[in-house]
Amino acid sequence: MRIEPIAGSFAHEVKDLPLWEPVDVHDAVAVREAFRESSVLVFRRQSLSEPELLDFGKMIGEPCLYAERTWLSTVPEVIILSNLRSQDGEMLGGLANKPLTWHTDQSYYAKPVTGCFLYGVELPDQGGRTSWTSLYKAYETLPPELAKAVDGAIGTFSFAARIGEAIKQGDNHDRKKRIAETPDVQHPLVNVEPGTGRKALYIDPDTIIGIDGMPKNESDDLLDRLRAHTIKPEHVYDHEWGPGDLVLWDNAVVLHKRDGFPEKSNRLVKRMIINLDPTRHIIPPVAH
Ligand SMILES: O=C(O)CCC(=O)C(=O)O
Repeated sequence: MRIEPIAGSFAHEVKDLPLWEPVDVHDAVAVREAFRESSVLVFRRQSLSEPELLDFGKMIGEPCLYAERTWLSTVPEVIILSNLRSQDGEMLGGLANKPLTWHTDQSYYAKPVTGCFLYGVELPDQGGRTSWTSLYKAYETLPPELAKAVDGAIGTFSFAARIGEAIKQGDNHDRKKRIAETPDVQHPLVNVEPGTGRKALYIDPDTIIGIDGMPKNESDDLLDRLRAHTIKPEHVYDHEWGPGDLVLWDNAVVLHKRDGFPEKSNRLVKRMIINLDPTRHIIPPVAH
């Protein structure tokens, strides 16, 4: 097995590790360590059943159930994102073919599940690319005035705001019901990795609705500047999918987005969320 940087990006690729075979204990340790350091790991050309995806999830942390209980696969921890339909015309899985703007998953929860992977099964010829940007790099390269503004700052993260955006983009499902069950939550805008002391920015552009003690026009302006800085091309890894690609990422320290794709093209990816070891990864804390 080799773990190599992907040219021009912060992400790394794990090569020569067939995940359909039992993974040697030393390789598993090396993968977990590379994941902590890199935040995004790519495993290309895998051929994995859903139980094998679950085994991979268990190697990384503790696989969890997803809130969208209608997007299920045959293994409860594995969900499907696709624009395919059953013979009865029912959507198979979620998110269809629409573009998804820069976001991080579950920032609107008090205790986000931060590990996540996507596994590509069927991919369109055009579009459907997924991109990640590093919140470590973003923090480490902040201009001094932005670094001063975010250190000690507390953001309000709102599921209602996020879902409002999703509903505008045409995804209604039964998500409106969850708004009432998910109150706004406050997290620091800078988090510290427990093992190394490395700091990462924590923003989620369509989910943060304000910063403690700051008038709305000032916090909107600061959040716009932080977003623009974070998504600069030099911080971004763009993944062009091939069948069998598995991409693992840590939602506490990266944002991601997806390009849309033609409705008539098929795209099916499988997804899992994973609780990560809180002694080795940032779990965004509640501020109050
Ligand atoms: O389908 C993709 O490539 C990305 C999906 C996504 O953004 C998500 O699951 O949060």
